[in-house]
Amino acid sequence: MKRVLTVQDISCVGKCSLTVALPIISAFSIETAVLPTAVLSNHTAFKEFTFHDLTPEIEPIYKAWKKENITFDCIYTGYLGSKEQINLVGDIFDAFKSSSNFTLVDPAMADHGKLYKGFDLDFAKSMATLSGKADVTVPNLTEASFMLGIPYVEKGYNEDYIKDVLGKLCDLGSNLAVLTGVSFDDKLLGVYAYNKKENKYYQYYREKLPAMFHGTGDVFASSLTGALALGKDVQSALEIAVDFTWESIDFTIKNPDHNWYGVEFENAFPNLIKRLEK
Ligand code: PXL
Repeated sequence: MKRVLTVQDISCVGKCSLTVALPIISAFSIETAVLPTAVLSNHTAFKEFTFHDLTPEIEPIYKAWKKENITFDCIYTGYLGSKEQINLVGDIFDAFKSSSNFTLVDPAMADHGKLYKGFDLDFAKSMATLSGKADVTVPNLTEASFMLGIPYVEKGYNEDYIKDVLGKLCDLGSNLAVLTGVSFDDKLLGVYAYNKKENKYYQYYREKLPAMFHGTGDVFASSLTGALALGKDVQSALEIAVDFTWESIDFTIKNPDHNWYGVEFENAFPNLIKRLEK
């Protein structure tokens, strides 16, 4: 069985970060090891939240794994709480990266043109360095703009613009850059990716749904991690992850009693598993 390590916070309520990554990657029949970087009562889009920093635990935990000769087929990082945590994750990459595994950074720090609460431009710069250290980077357009220090363009861009952004993301150091939330019209929304070594572009879109929810970036990054860790090719992995995310949002919209803080990815598991069995 493949083993993936995911490093991000645990927001006890809110359906993001670890409460999304753990069930989703497990659904791919992958052992999912976790390194919780902080415990929050709920994610930071709520008005109130508690935040217990676990930074002092990070080094002792990964050093214990090193002593036990534990290895990972993939290390996937999401929301990180501070520059210090970003640097520690860089140390984890150094300690566990090998020629037969891959690292994936979702620089979960911003959306809709704005950084999340508590982050500044300096943090975004550190995240750019971590992104460049990873084999795969998975920003949305806002995160890419902050990492590259370019203005955020909400809409009206063309393919040349997206290809330029992807090239710049790979110039930071990654081989595969995946931009999420890409849309050239008012009908379709999806992802555009670039594999630098192969000089190859990939795209995949689904129809736009009439609502936005928190945690969809984490659902996408987790399912992409699962698919890539199973050895799916880039195009298939993107399609699996976009379809799973799209269905999670669709199920949420169709449930009139849905909550505001996360998507119903749980209801999209049967289709995902059927698809993986084929
Ligand atoms: O989904 C990204 C995320 C993860 N973790 C925490 C967050 C957010 C987004 O707001 O607040 C704590």
